[in-house]
Order: sequence, then structure tokens, then C-alpha cells
Amino acid sequence: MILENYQIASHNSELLAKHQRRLAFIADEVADTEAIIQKLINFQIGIPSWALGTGGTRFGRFSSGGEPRNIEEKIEDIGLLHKLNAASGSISLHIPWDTADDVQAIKALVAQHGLSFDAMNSNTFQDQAGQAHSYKFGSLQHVNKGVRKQAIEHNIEVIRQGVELGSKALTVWLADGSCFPGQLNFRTAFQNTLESLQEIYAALPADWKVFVEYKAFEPNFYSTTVGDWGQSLLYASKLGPKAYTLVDLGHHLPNANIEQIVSLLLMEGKLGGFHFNDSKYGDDDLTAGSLKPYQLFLIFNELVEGMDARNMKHHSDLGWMIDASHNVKDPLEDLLQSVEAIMLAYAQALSVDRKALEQAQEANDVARAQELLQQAFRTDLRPLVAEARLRAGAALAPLELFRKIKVREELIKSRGLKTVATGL
Ligand code: PSV
Ligand code: MN
Repeated sequence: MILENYQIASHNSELLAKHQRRLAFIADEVADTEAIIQKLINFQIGIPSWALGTGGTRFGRFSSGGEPRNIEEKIEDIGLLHKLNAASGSISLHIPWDTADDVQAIKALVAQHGLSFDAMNSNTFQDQAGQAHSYKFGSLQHVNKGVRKQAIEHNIEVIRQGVELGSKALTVWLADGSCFPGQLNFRTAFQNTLESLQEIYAALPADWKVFVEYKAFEPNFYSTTVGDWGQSLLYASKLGPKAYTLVDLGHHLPNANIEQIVSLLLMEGKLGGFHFNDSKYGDDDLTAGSLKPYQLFLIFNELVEGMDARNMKHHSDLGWMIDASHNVKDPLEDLLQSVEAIMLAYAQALSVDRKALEQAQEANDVARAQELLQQAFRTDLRPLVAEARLRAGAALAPLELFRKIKVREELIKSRGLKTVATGL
């Protein structure tokens, strides 16, 4: 479905007067809103190809209809999101779910929508038809060299496809681990995984990065071979300068202090990227910021402070991706909400009075430090995020426009009610 500029323009003109009043109020409250708006315009979030269909649970899957049936339609959906919010400028593909038959046509389609390719994801957590070996007992960690070799070759093939498309990173998430004590030797599993990753690393082009994603549990429930940031950092350090840790917000044990993890990874120059989502219990894959917006803000607070301390470019030095997909919302509405929440947390973090916070920390003025953070968090900066969208030619209220022009109904009309996107 194509969203026309005039539809955006007429939507914006209806909301403009109210928006400008709210913006003027913020400009009065917050220092240097212009700099914040510019940073927001530059900031882009990668959309995972697997989030465009309804995510299921192991108990069921309820399609919202009109789901993209192939990679072309996934790109069209992300193009639509980007047109609505000017902040969903890249796509993260999962192989083999998204293997492109006609690479040139896919590249042209992506360019036509003003998008680019974010990190490529390999998949050695499912068996594919015709595959020689099973990943039932792991992939890169496997006791059988033949299985490891197959998984290594798959990752190298994903890099090859990524190079053709113009991606610059590979994300490796492994389901490897064990379900029962005694099932595997932890050190052997680590060493096998490291050696396998080394072979994949050797196949990386010079300007590529590899992100080692960790996860505490699921699908294995006793041990996970890349189970936490410490293990991921060990692999990334042993691999070399092109290897980094990827933080998925849903992959920690309950109450983990993710903002502290982020801060230390940045200090070590080993934070590579993010998978945003929210959760209450485990890897719930809920909309970013839907449950714990303050935590999301605290994470961005560390990101902004840590990136500035290392003179990093906010928009391009880390991979910013969403990894969320669940059962009850329209997936496109969910993604619009996630992007909005991420942009808002970023804006809030940019508005923190850093000098005053540093002084409070130096003076052990704990109450003042809290006031400063909560001042930034509790000031409603949504008009700044909306202004960034307006200046980039997108909609002041993307979700409202999405509903007004009946996107889902149109997609159902053109694609059908019973379509199922590839992915989870
Ligand atoms: C695993 O839970 C994960 O977070 C990894 O990033 C996968 O690539 C993605 O979800 C989809 O399974
Ligand atoms: Mn993830």
C-alpha cells in the first residue's frame, strides 16, 4: 500500500496548530531543543523482518490478516512505517526466512522506499528441509564436528547474502545450551562455540561487524552457551575488534541492571547493538516502553553519556534494532508504538542536564541526582519527537493516520485474510 504525500500533508495540517502550541511550551522548558530535534531526525531504528506478521506463542497464533507473504511485501510494510514516522529507515533480515531470489530487485525496492539493510541474522536454531544434520543438540557448540561445520557454513552464506545486499553486520544468536545437568561439558561447549565463531569471523569482510547476542534461557532451560553479557564479552574479546556484544532487552534474568551492563560494554568499546522490546517475565517480546519506560530511559541515559564520552556517532556507531513480535496487536501498529517509545527515551536522555548530574555525583548528592533524571523523564517531550517527524516529511501522529487511512483493511483486501508471514 502506498501512502501519498498529500495524505500526510492534510493529516499534519489538521494537527499543526495544537502541535505548535505544545512545541513552544517545551522550547521554554528544555534547553537546546533544536539540537535534540536534529539528533532525532538522524536517528533510525531497524525493523526486524520477522515482526511484520503476528508473533505466535507455542499455544497459538492469531493472524491479523494482510500479513506480508514474501520479502517484497515485508519491505513494502517497512517502507510504509518509514513514510509514516521517518524513523524506521532500515530492515534486519533473517536467513533463510528472507533469502532473496532476485537480489538486484530487492535492493532496488529497498532504495525506492529510502531504506537500508541493517544486520543480517543467521538461524541455526531451527532445522531446515533437506539439511544434513539436526540442531537438536546445538549448532556451533555441537559435539559433532559435522554439525558445527554445517552451522559455520550457514553463517558464512548469510554473510555472503548480506554483502550482496549491502548490509554491514551479522548477528549470531544461538539457541545452544542444555536442558539438563550433565548434558554437556560447559568448557567443551564454550571452546567449540569459540572455534566455530572464529571461522565465521575469518569470513567477515573488513568493514563488517559481528554481533554476539546473549540470552539467559529459552529454548534451553538449564544452561545457555552464550547466556549473559559476560560470556558474550568473552567471545567478542577473544574474536577480535570486529566482534561486539548485542543486548536484547528481553534476554536477561529478572531485575538485571541492563543500564549498568550497557555502560560497561560501552566503556570497553564492545557494545555493538540493540534489540529493543519490553517484558515482564522473560523474553516476552512486548512493545518497547510499554511496561518499563523508565528503564528504557535509564538505558538511553547511559547510552548517550557513554557514547558522548567515547565521541561516538549516536545514529550510526551502534546497531539500533527492534526485536519484538507478539500475539494481540496489529504488528504494524505495535512497531509504530515501539519506534515512538524508543525515540522518546532517546529524546529524554538527550535532555538530561549532564553537567548538573556530574556535579551531583561528585558531591554524593543522591537526591539531586534523582531529581535531575526524573525531571528529564517526566517532562513530556513527545512534541520534540513529533517535530522531528514533521521536518522529515512524516506524520505528526503516525498511528492516528495509520488508522484513519485504514491500512490494515487495505492490506487484507490486497493480500487476503489468511496470509502468514515467514518467521516465528
Ligand atoms: C531470540 O530470542 C532472538 O532474540 C534472536 O535475536 C533471534 O534472531 C530472534 O529472537 C528471532 O528468533
Ligand atoms: Mn533478539
